[in-house]
Amino acid sequence: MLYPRESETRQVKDLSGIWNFKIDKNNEGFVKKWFSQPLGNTMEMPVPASYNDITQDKYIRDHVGYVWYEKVFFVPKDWRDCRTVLRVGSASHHATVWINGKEVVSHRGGFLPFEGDISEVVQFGNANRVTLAVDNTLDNYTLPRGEIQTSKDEMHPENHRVLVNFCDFYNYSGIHRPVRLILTPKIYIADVIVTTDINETDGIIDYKVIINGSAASIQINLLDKDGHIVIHGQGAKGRLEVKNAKLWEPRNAYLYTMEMKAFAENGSLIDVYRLPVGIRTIKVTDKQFLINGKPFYFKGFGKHEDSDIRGKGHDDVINTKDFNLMKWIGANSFRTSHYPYSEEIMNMADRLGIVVIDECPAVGLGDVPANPPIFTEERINGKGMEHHLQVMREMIQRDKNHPCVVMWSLANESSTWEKNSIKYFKRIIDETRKLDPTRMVTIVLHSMPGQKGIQPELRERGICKYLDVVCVNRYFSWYLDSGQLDLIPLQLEYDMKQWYKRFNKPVLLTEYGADTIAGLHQDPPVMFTEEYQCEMLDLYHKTLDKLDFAIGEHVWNFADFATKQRIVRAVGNKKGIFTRQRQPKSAAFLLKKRWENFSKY
Ligand code: BDP
Repeated sequence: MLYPRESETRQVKDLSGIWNFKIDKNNEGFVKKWFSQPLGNTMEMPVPASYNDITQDKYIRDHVGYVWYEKVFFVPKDWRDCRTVLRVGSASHHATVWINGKEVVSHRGGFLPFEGDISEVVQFGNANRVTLAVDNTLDNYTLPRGEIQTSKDEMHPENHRVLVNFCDFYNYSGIHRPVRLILTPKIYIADVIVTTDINETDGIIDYKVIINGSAASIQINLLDKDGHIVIHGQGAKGRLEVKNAKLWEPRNAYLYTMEMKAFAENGSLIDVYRLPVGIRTIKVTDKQFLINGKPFYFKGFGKHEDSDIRGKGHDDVINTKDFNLMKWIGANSFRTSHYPYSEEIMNMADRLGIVVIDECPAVGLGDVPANPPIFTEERINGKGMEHHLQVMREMIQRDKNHPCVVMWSLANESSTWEKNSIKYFKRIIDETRKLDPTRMVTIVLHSMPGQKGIQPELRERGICKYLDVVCVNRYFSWYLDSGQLDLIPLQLEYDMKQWYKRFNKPVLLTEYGADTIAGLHQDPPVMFTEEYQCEMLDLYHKTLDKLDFAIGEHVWNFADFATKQRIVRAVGNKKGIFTRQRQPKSAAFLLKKRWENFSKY
């Protein structure tokens, strides 16, 4: 599924704006066929946005179940002989779409796009109605995993449903990314797969164009930034050799444009699609992560798609600000914790040379060892694994051509100590490598809850041998030995060395941080103050600098973000280096100083 781009043969119409919206309180929309006529009794809701924080109604904010969206739109008459597609950037978490009462597509999974061909059901030159039913219910077989608790005692009324066992971010819901109408020719370029390599000073681009229908010929032009043709290619499959190629480098991105044209027998143009292409290579050694043959040190963050009012709704304003802040602070990378981010974010990372670890929404698959295992047939293996594989397929299908993506993260903090989890993850890893042999693969690990956390968990060894990079989240002096900053050097150094010694692979610190309330000060530092966050980071960094197998530091988190209400969260998670409004805490200046003057690439 290609990202929608306009061309001589394609048009894109954005349906963003105000939609009609209705909560399905009694779960009756499907039974009463709400899609068959205009919804009625609706309120206004912006798209894209999470619906949770838009109103003053607590019920809407915390609703678990279906909501319905609707909009009237027109399709121009001259689109009649073409293919018209309705494409949803994402809807959290499961959605069904009807056009004029006819179902056109349904999709499971809240962070990836889906589309339906609506050419047969749409009325050209007339009003059409699109209806979406969106469900935010999570269970053992969804990603993220969650469980809905319904209470049976008299102190909790019937229908009192609460999402439990969910991860540490708010379950924002709704249509989160743009809904677009796309016009393509009936015979069209359906996909393209591009991989790149470097041979001394030359760049190599191997490509495969997939056409839906038949075209007599396919012509390829590779254009430089000024629009000049660098090299020309022929056919659906081939290799472009670029003399003295300009490389896609971290924080110094160069993007070529690969122009694909499909022609008919009589020489007329059928379809044109243009893809930005960055030439770069990725490799790992036992101690290094190499981009274009040079050791790369990850400086940056675990992030979230999260901001005031719009929740997880796509917003160019917030995204542009975030990239500007990353540039300002000297970061070169981030992880899409804990789900694939919008395509617009990935495009921006490509343009700005920000390296991305692309994470799938497999989060919430972790529990304390004392609780019943998660990876059993009834809970996750089987049906859950099938969904995980499907999400990986869709994610790789969507992101495979982004030069910014260097590594797939298949999960965050799963119970990888459970014996059955090894079989489970081995299957996901194998499928990922089969689908994309060019990128690195990892799973983000954590301390086994309830343990001291300074010993690599023995049973996690099983999984590490299948990964390219060992990624660990560590909270010394926060969750472990709270308040005891002086233990960081000892514990972190010991821990990191153990991982390296056991697995002989580069180690990346994917999370470390401290909740910090902006404006709270105390010296000597105590937890939750700005001084504590600074001192903690500084001690982590001094330790990392001694370790030649450490390939990077991703602070948790880029900005403060919303979570569910818990006694350990004061209006959300406050581990941000920036506030939720994107203002710097003191630690931002410490990081800026470190990262701007960093000797590593
Ligand atoms: C880590 C999780 C992350 C949390 C973080 C925290 O990966 O999602 O937000 O802890 O507790 O374990 O701040």
